Amino acid sequence: MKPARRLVAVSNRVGPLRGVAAAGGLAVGIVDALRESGGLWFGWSGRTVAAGRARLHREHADGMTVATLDLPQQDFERYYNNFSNGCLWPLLHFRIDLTQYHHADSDAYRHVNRRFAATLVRLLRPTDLVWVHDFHLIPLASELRRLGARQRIGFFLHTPFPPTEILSTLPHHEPLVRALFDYDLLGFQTDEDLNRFQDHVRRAARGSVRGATVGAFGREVRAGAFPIGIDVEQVHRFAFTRPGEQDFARMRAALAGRDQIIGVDRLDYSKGLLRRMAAYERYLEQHPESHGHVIYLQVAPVSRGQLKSYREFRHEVEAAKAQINGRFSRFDWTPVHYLNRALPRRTLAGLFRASRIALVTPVRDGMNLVAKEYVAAQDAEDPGVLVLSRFAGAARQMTDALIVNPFDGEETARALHHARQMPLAERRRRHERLMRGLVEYDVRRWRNEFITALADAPTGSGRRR
Ligand code: GDG
Repeated sequence: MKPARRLVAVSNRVGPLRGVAAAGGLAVGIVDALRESGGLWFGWSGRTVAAGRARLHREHADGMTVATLDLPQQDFERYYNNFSNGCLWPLLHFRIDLTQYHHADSDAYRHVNRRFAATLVRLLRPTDLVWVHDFHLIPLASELRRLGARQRIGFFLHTPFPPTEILSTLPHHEPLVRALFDYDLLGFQTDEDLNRFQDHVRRAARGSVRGATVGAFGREVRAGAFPIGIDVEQVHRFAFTRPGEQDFARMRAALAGRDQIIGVDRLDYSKGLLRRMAAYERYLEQHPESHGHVIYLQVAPVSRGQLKSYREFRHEVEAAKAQINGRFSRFDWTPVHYLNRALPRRTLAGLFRASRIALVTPVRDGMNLVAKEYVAAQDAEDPGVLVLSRFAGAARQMTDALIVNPFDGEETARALHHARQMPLAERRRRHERLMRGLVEYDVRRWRNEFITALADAPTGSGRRR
């Protein structure tokens, strides 16, 4: 039986409808809910076209609909590359040294949100629940409201929410914050992000916080922490069935008894790869007995390669890797293996299973799903150890990992040593507790709690204090 209310998910990237398991992330999280409610998924088509040639594409499968819009090339560049990824992303990750602000980009961001809203509003039904995802689409609710939409609209921020001192460096940040008050529900990854949002509202917007209700600009919105989870059973199954299991076996055979440390991250400066490499180098310096017995495999698919900051970062990572390998390699041992491309999810699960340690040390991360996937892919009888940055949202929940400060290379190097020495009984104990947390707060719970809170939020646009 379908629930009465249709779910409409909106995100910059959409799909794929088929092969969701291969896509992971958001897709795994929301596709079930879309299917169950005969839902609609709306976003960018992935195509850029000449001005005036943008089209709406619609596809139906499994009882759900996907509707996507093309974007003119120049709009896309300014909205996506420049403003979303070149300005908002570094700001949200506390990297104001990297933010690039240009008025024309900020205008294009607003303009693209307006275009999305103008198309989406025609597809909406009065009782729909609309769930907007991430920082690309902050003004979407305002634009929908302007066009008369009165549906309940929720927003989930996948990234951290920065401190007010950082947020206020963004020129014209106030309209962006004000736009959040056109939603009915705001979801953050952790209580820390929620607190920073509330703090900003109190201090910069002279607003008020009463329990889950935040008021400012003459409006009120519900706000809460909804930590995103994973499909634990799926990741575990991927690691223990073909073809993931075959990749596990191949990896094990290639390791020939060596301990593997694994890192899997989009090639993004927020993920802490440079400091991670430096910590590994320090570990090798301090532990000559480990030479020949440990390998660090870093999977780092290229991300946002159109941006200079990302290209430069890539070169720095590659130089760091080359330096460690140049310094420590032996003719029969290379200490760092670096894969600069994406691997299938099933292969990743197999590699997680084959790795004795996962090094997940972002300098700032909304949640970090890799930390969760690594734990889910382990063999409970002989589990590996997670070394996790305290600056990943995941650290709020995964307190049985070895929690490190990624800015302290010595501490991270010590954690690597600790992880390699950890007795089986302790590994099992930690793993069991971590798994319990993953199962309790899995992706279904995340989604259901958000959708329920949205359905229960005080209704509609134009709420006045
Ligand atoms: C944002 C927030 C938040 C990675 N390499 C490959 C691959 N992946 C998959 C991982 C994981 C996903 O991509 C990455 O998720 P993360 O959470 O680690 O990081 P972001 O991409 O930055 O995600 C983050 C997340 O949104 C969800 O809210 O946790 O904080 O920044 O699932 O496994 N997947 C495949 N091949 C790869 O090589 N197939």
